Amino acid sequence: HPEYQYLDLIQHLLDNGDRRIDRTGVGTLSMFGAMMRFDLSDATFPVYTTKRVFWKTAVKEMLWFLTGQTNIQSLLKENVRIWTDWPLDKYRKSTGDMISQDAFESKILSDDGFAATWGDLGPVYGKQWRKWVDSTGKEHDQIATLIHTLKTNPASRRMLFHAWNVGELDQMALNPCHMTYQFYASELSDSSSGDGSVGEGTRGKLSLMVGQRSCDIALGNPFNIAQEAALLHMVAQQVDMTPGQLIWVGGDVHLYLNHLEYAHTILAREPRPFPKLRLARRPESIDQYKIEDFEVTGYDPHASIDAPVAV
Ligand code: UFP
Repeated sequence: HPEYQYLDLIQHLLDNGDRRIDRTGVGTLSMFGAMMRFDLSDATFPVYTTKRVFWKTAVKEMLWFLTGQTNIQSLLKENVRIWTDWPLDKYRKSTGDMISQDAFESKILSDDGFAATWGDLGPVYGKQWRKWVDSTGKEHDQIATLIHTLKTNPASRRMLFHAWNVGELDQMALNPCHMTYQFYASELSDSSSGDGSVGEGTRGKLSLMVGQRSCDIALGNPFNIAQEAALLHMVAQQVDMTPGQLIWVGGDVHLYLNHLEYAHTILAREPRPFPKLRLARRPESIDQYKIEDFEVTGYDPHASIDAPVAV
């Protein structure tokens, strides 16, 4: 079962991880350089089964990235609260008002002015993907360029987008963790470099390699794999290809020291079959998918495991 790639990484960290103090002060067991491969053919959706993964939240975050937005207001409207910690912390430190998370989120939702002032995360993923600004002030839509190249020149070796905009790192709530998304099309049909007018799923097989510089193996990785797989399914649909492999490459891969119990719990469990994903609709463009378009069947995970996030 491909999920053993994940469990083996956790076991490796427990056995051989380098014990160190990290930015958050929690401490980690860490390794450098890891790879996992997941086959997405036959509609496979690699959502881990050894604990319940809240894949809808992960996919909603990916849809939010794709629209180019960077304000938490639009995430909160979808009931996604994963980015609230950073603006909340900033608000408390700047104003001295020790407002609760619930009250802060209500205010972001109900007051557009407040959201504009306090809800923005700076130029994080969405901004870089859709509106990377170069030294002349020109904006670059990396996602549109990628889709265009996949439709017109799918053998290109330059099909990627990147979030590590060096000049803007200091304005971001969090530096990008998943940074490079590189695409590769294989089994290209003769007509694939033409106008793309052949039937759905026939132009070739599309694979994606994601480079992630820093990975929280317990909380981050299950979420990241699900959302990256969702992205590959969506892009493949947009360019009339079938999903191939999702290849995940991690730099500093770590297990937080307050996740040791998590590690032992999950290692005692046996993976179950991955669910299937069907996209109910084919939107006009990559930024028009909705969470309702994701029809997932056969997801029967083990129970969820609570673990604290290191901020
Ligand atoms: N992290 C992930 N995946 C993500 C994300 C964050 O694993 O998508 F946004 C984790 C990695 C690390 C922390 O534990 O968040 C980021 O800290 P740093 O910037 O110091 O690497």
